[in-house]
Amino acid sequence: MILSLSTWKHGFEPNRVTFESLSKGKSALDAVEDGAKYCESDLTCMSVGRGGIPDTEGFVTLDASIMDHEGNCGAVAFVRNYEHVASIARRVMEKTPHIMLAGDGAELFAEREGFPKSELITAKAKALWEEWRKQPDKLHVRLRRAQEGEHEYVFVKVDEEGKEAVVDRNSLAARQSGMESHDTIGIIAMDDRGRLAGACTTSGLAFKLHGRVGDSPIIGAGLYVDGKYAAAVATGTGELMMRACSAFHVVESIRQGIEPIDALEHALDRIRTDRHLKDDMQVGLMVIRADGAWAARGLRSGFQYAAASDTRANTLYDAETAIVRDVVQQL
Ligand code: SD4
Repeated sequence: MILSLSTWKHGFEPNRVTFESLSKGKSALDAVEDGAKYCESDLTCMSVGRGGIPDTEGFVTLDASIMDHEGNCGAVAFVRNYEHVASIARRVMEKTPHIMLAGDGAELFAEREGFPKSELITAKAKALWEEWRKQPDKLHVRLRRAQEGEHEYVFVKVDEEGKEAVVDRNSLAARQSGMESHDTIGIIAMDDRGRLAGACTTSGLAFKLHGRVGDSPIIGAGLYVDGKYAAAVATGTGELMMRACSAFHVVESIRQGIEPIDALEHALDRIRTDRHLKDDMQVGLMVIRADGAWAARGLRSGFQYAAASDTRANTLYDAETAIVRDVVQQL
């Protein structure tokens, strides 16, 4: 059986690429890297790679991790000049005795390994940042996808509890905003030899503080693989998954015999008790168990993901619908 899952609507194409690689007999590790590379170069995906949304100071900074079925893992954080950070993470895993390189050190390593430099900021991302920076009280202003109208995004102001109100800006005030503004791509896969692997790649939260690193490059928070039991990946407000070690929690629950969907719920329950949890925060979790059973779950509605297997064409699912449980039961 071959199988791949990718986070979010924007994961549909990376999941197609990952699944195609699996279909050609590539290893799960190669396949998740291929999927990650695809979205790192996809300029329509504004939370990953080139085209990502900048931090408070106007810099796009990337985080990534990768892990295989034998527990080998690599990660990079705060990378400013290289696009294919999941591949650099893999190189850290394969060529160094370390797991994570950050900032200038990660870039020096990438340069020495022959990765090409890349200008990560695009005109579109820069324009959004310039608008954001004009907002009064901008540190409390976030970006949401617009559900209607000519603009792709709207700004929302967030109060103490995380309640959001659309910012009244250039006649955009009346527009609806979608809950979801995340696109971090987490991919987990199983290859034809039953090997599991995962990758996570992101530009992190839009307008994050300069220097902020999220869960995606943290092994155990954004990604965890134990080839004997399961592969899990997380997306959403990274601080929540970092405090709860969510990806590890999911795999550990599976190791203890808990069913995939319940393993995700246990990890989400843990997040529900986090005193820092606010209304505007989302978490999405996905898992593949070593026998090929899989599940995905969001803390709130709106978490979509793509799944493909040899019996199922690449399809976008809503993680909140009951179909997920049905799928697990059918396997
Ligand atoms: C982060 N978890 O840096 C990432 C953001 C994310 O979809 O998943 N966005 O916190």
